[in-house]
Amino acid sequence: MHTRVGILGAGPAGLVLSLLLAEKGIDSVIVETRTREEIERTIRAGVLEQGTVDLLVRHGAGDRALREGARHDGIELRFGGRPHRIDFAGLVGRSVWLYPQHEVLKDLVAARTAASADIRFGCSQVELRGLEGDRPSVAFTDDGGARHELTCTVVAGCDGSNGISRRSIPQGARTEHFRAYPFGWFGILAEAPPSSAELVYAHSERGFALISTRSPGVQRMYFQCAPDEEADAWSDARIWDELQARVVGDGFALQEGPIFQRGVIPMRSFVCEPMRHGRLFLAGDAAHVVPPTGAKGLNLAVADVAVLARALTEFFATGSEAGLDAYGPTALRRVWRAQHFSWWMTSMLHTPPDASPFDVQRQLGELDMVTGSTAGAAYLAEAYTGWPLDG
Ligand code: RFL
Ligand code: PHB
Repeated sequence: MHTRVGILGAGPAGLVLSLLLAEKGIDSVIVETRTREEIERTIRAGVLEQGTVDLLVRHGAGDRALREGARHDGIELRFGGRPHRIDFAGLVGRSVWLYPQHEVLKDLVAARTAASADIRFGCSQVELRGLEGDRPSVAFTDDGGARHELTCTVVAGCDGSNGISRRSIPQGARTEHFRAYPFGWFGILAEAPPSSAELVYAHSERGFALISTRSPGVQRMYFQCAPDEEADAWSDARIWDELQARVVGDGFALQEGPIFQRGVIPMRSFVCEPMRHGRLFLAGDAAHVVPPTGAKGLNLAVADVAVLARALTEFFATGSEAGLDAYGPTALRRVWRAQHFSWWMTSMLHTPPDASPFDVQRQLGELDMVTGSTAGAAYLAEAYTGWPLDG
């Protein structure tokens, strides 16, 4: 088997890359360890930047996001028991879309399957070989147990934070920047009507809470917890009490309902540099992870592959590696901006276990500055809705 671009991972990065390449007539094969059903069921991101939605629409995979997703023109920052709106549309003329990641993946898999794309779900024992030569390959066992070797011109490592691509780069050839936060997010899905028209990011004495949504009948909420919190040790009543206590004030209260999904998510910041090793190119969570407070992870994965697809198009058309050489540095500029934004939102809104009264008052001063100044609010609005896509 041979293909020009061997792609590891059918997440947002891998699927969007194969979509963009196909439009330029560049063939690819996606090798994925999970089944299609697992991918389409996993609950993750909710917020798409305007640029991500525009890209999906332009390439024929965004119609349902436009139809069934919800445009949000702002968010609420809640602190001191009061709401403060950040008006994205008024400040920067842009918006975000609430449309769940697994729905994006359903649309992408449907679009790629309709175009007869070669996606191998349910593979195991995936190995990368010959990355430093001009004929790298992906060895894998397919879902029927047969072993294959796929030779490629280049390999795109889109296999997420726990994949094998990054680890296939010799340790001496990569630098990893890592920060773990001393808290996690307790996430729930509940059958309930929405409590707010826009997302609520709440700072409180008990810690952070985020009120998000999935549909008119299903709500997504998170609250800061210990990194090793046992999600199953909490009764529904205790979860609701904790969430209510973190948003209380001004008469605001959450609409409660049965909780049907729960889990604890770690919070970390991570960047691997460089994003290229020989003929291997890392994209998305394989190269970088952000804490979810800035809603940037999926959007960064899409931004990476927009740059990579353009570089690969140039490479296959002209043989020039200039675009491929520039891929990592170009992508990393946006990655570090997003790292800063995600870290900043996290540190402004969460209460670390050792926070002193000074730390809490400083956060409130910062929140007052962001919501009370047009320049402060515009910075948040610009970063949250996303910088223009390169590529
Ligand atoms: P993914 O989605 O992890 O996909 C990687 C795929 O690779 C497969 N794989 C392998 N395939 C082949 N060989 C191997 N050896 C393999 N090992 C793994 C995996 O099965 C998987 O299918 O990475 P990708 O494509 O880079 O996409 C990244 C995003 O998924 C991630 O950044 C976001 O989910 C982050 N995120 C958010 N991002 C946003 O932009 N907006 C949000 O609102 C947002 N909210 C969130 C989030 C992530 C969260 N969690 C659970 C971490 C909220 C949460 C709670
Ligand atoms: C979500 O709806 O899952 C969500 C929204 C905003 C975030 C993170 C996650 O910052």
